[in-house]
Amino acid sequence: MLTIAIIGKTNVGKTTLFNAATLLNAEISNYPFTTKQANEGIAYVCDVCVCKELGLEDNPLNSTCIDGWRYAPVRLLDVPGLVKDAWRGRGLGNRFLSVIGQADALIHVVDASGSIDAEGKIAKPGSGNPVQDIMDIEIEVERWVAQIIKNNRQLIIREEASTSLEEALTKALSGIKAGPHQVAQALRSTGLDEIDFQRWNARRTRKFAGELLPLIKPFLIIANKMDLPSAEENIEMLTDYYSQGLVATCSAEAELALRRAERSGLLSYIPGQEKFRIAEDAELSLAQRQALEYVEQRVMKKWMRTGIQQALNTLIFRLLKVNMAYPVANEAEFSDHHGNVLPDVHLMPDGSTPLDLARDVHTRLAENYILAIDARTGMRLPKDYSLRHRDIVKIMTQQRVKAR
Ligand SMILES: Nc1nc2c(ncn2[C@@H]2O[C@H](COP(=O)(O)OP(=O)(O)O)[C@@H](O)[C@H]2O)c(=O)[nH]1
Ligand SMILES: [Mg+2]
Repeated sequence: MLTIAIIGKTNVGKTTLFNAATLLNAEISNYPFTTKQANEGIAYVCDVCVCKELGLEDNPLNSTCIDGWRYAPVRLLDVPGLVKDAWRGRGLGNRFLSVIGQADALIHVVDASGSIDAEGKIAKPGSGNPVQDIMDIEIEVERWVAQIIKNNRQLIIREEASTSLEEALTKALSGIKAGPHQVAQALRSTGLDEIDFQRWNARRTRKFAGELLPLIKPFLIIANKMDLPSAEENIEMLTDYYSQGLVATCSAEAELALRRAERSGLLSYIPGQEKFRIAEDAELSLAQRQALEYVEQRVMKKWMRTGIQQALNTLIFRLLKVNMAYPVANEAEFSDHHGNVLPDVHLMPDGSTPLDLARDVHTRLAENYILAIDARTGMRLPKDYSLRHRDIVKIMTQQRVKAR
């Protein structure tokens, strides 16, 4: 399953966002370091389901379909404690940083309202500097990557002698999901492919880490707390500084309030949508009524939506360029062997083939793979076919290996 890690300074709203997206009850509070362990949960990314276009009633199993939108699961990690000098191990820094190693992509949450100081303590709204906050965290993560290279120096030198620098570095960095293409690209763009690893100093190592990081951990910045008035100016500054496509505006607290109220039956709300409707028989307390009024005025009216679902979708579909693929066992019925229509959706990285999809479904399906068929047209798909978004694929196997 794709893994997204939520990073950022203390008190920016990481845990609130994590709770909203997963609806788990991790501890939320104002104290720095309240979260001692990385929380793990399941969140969802969504896009229009193929059931609509096919005019079918589906029976999702590994995902859900709400109003014709398919929600596919991703693993979400809440990474606390990224304080200054975390890379040196300060405040359990290394343990938290190592969690990032597992991630396929990062959500970098920043307090857009400027309500925290440089150390992540709650401060007067507008007094903080969100652009600097982002850079501070980026530096920590970059230094941590550089440190891994430094710690593996002897190994890299040995490997380089018998293979190549690219292979040696890829091996040393495989634990943080660096692939040979990304290592090669970072070597080229820094010009370090021309320089013997023995001659890499601290500056060169950091330069390489800085180039490699966005390649192995694509990220989206979440400008959080946009419900606070002081966020507006800062959001402009953030989008000026980083490209527009990299900054998503959000209110994690508003999303959490809506999802909780929805769960207790007080209102109807589908994550990502622009409205919520209070249930007719809902008995709201004054505080609840005020909270919902605040969400309506400060978030929905102003920004259209809370932004959390869009941010997850943007990260997965636009930045990671992941495609949704629907494996089926019966291509005529678009179903599995039990008659479940469009049971599963798989999130496949850009460039994945039908064989990759088979592997993602089950190793046995990949081992017995013969060919794949486009269920919409009945045509055979070439072996090196790159899966496209919303493909429906039947995988033919040697024996009758069940797709599900
Ligand atoms: N106004 C506002 N406050 C928020 C929002 N998200 C989180 N907070 C508050 O910010 C504080 C820190 O949140 P928390 O999720 O614990 O931050 P973390 O340290 O990054 O995990 C808490 O008081 C939250 O209620 C938001 O969207 N708007
Ligand atoms: Mg937290």
